[in-house]
Amino acid sequence: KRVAIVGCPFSGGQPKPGVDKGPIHLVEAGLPDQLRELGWEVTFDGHHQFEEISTLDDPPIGILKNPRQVSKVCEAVAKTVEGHAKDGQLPLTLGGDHSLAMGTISGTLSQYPNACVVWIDAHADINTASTTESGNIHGMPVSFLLGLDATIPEFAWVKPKLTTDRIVYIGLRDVDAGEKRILRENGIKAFSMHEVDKYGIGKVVEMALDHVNPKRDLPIHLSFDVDALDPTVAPSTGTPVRGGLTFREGHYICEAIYETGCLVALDLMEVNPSLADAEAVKQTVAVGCSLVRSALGETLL
Ligand code: DIR
Ligand code: MN
Ligand code: MN
Ligand code: MN
Repeated sequence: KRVAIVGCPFSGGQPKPGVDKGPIHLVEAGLPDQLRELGWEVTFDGHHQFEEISTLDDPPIGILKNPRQVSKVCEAVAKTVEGHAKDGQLPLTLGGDHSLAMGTISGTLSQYPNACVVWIDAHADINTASTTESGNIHGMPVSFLLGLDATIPEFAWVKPKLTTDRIVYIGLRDVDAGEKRILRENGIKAFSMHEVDKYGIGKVVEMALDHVNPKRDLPIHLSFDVDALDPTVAPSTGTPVRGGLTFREGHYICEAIYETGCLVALDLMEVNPSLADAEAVKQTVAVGCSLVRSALGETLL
């Protein structure tokens, strides 16, 4: 039972400064000790330093912003995650913006080629270079992982190792028109907040796992964007969308995935401590820590 914390202070996948401070706040709030408390052997080698990369000359490609930076950072993160996974550690990546998942999931799939991805988010993050309206790469990592748009040489290292039947979404409520088309045309399973309301979170998680991991025998990579939670629960994040998961729904997802015994990697992304007052920041960081604890075995009883 060993976890390796990969701190990724990176914000280049979106325009708002501060999300790079997310991992520092989560660690300072005591997350490593909280996980030790749960019986994990925790390694944390300090936050990644991406300085050489952040000084890169990096003009937009089409409308994609900071493409070389994002690519290089994610490539480094992929190697780190893969290394920890090969060591038998469970990589816990703290973001940073969600473009980082291009790296974390690539790393997971190098070690566990049959892994499935459970993506918890208000957004689908599946825009391609041709559909993105913002040019923010944190809205695109899934399309790179699936190889939907393998036309940008700067991202050639991202091998399309994920297949459309090995990813499932929960929590969606702000999906661009082009993304809806991609989800539909590729038959990608997604449980929006509508399904959470209709069936309840217990049934939704069961259906999500039945789709992506029917025998509960495949490794699971859980990528949790904190903006999946309702803004009243997690206010300090860059693109809050009302009508999100409650505190308990978010934690239930994490608990249920832990209970499968299949979790091999975990991301907690998009905590931005610069975007709210001190009390709201404290609340968001605390929720981030407790989601991670739930995914790593904390129980209510
Ligand atoms: C939007 C917002 N779909 C975009 N995406 C966000 O920029 O592509 N992802 N906020 O987290
Ligand atoms: Mn390390
Ligand atoms: Mn996201
Ligand atoms: Mn999001």
